[in-house]
Amino acid sequence: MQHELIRKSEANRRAAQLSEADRAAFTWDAAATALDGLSEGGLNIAHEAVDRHAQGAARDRVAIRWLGRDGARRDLTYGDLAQETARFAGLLHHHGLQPGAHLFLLAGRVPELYVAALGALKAGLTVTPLFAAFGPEPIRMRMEIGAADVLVTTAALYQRKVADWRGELASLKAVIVLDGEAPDGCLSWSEEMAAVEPMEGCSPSRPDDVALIHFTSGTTGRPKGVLHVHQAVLAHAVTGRYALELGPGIIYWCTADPGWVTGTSYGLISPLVNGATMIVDEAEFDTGRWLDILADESVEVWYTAPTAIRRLMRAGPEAVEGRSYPRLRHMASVGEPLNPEGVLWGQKVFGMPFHDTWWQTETGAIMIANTAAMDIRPGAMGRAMPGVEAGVLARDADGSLRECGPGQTGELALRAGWPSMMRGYLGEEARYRKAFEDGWYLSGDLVTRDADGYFWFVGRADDLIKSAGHLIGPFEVENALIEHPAVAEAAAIGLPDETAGEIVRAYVALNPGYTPSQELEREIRGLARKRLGPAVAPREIAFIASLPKTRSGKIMRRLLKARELGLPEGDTSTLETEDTPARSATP
Ligand code: 6R9
Repeated sequence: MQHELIRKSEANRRAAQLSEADRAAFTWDAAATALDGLSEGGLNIAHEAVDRHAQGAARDRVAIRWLGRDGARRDLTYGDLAQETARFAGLLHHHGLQPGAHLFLLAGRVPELYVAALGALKAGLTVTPLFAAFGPEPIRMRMEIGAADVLVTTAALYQRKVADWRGELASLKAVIVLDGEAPDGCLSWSEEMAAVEPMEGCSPSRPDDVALIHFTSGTTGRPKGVLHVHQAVLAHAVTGRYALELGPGIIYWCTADPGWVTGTSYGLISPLVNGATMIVDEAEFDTGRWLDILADESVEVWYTAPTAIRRLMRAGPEAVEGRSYPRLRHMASVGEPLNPEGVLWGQKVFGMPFHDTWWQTETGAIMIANTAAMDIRPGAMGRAMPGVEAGVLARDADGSLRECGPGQTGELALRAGWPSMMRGYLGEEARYRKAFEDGWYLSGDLVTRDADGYFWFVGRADDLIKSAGHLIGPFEVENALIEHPAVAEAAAIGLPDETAGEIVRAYVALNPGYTPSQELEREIRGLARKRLGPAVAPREIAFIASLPKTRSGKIMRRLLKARELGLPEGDTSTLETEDTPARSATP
């Protein structure tokens, strides 16, 4: 259903960073002049994000305003960040970690996490942030695939999630713990930082050198390590300015954790490159706390996710309306479909709509957005950003791709070549090549485009699950479940949920000798939680006699989902047997 257009005023349009004229004139080459660059054609994200500002008038501007969980506060200026990151870069080199080595981060949102990420980029290492909420299994799998050389974490996370298997990861040369006493075989952040010689300048990285490796889930197989290069900083700079209205000194809050690509591209790099002051909140979502931050910290630009917006909506208008947000002037959302109700709710209680944006780990930066000057069609993801060519593709009977007309559903594709485009899946050349066809990157999302170029999300073309913004690969969940001795096989799907968008539900078929019971269900769920962490583990587990499979043995997750939701089952011609009712036999 179409909701009424939200029209922007002339004043809104004039104040916006991106006008229709700028959009028409945009080229990446011209935009690149906004970057500083290193001598002899080098480019380093840390230089653009930190040192460049620290060497100029912004030296004393607050770069990171950190809010501790328990009320502590800490400001780091651009000058402070330049010094601290130089120390950490020096520390890495001192321990023999050379440009190209792989650094992993596993910590909550503490200032040191941000210093470590930028310091590692400065030293020329690649950075991979992980979620601190991950269980040991996803951490280990990612550090193995990524051949981690060094891990930065906390003493508690190390003991709970890494210590047991550390000895089996041959690539791992050093573990640096941020707090407390360093456990055996680990280095202490504070001791090392105090002792070390800061590094001068930045590692002379080339634009095409890998800077970030972000893991994302695939439908089948292991998680994919998505490679991004220093050149991506150009897209971070441009999209931060044009889609998020960032600029020097703007007080900006991105609520995402750096363990998710949003928390790195827009919770670290983009705001700093644009010279903004970014709020970092250590705590998790809490209605009152979040509204207090928006009001008391004078947030001007806010980038958040639909799950959080829906939670705030549930708290009722009084919660929001009891405070004032005089500085707030742009709100944006990413990660899952933003319901029209959410957009309109923003308009009602904050006096401005949420601006939906679309992108992926693979795209590295915002590709489609409702920018500040645009009229908003609630429910639409917006239009392609300048410099981005987006298409809607479908396959003809002969298998070739063609572009769909307005209103037709097809796969969202992007013309290859934008600066933050992924440059590989780590160690998986064939999988990477499969993501491209005819010069397009194929996103795996189904969309329509209307006659005015607004894109509308339809669904995923694959079985990936998006729960509270996290992309979850069913395969990874299933692997953890079958480790339980009672489980013969398992399938995981996403079911609609009012708040989280989707929740993970799993089906398990039991080995002979086991019978379904509530107790067994709890036990299997507990194991999954322990191995995967609460963000990834299934919320519900149902017992099933056997799983529907194709003749080639692939689990038909889509069929399970259709049966669960009472939807048409679609093409079941490749189904192995028909006698596998997917009733949710929850005991
Ligand atoms: C940044 C990020 C990517 C997938 C993407 C799509 C979903 C993201 C969305 C959206 C509807 C939006 N997604 N933004 N769906 N509307 N505005 O989320 O990266 O974790 O790799 O997920 O998220 O399905 O393909 P990532």
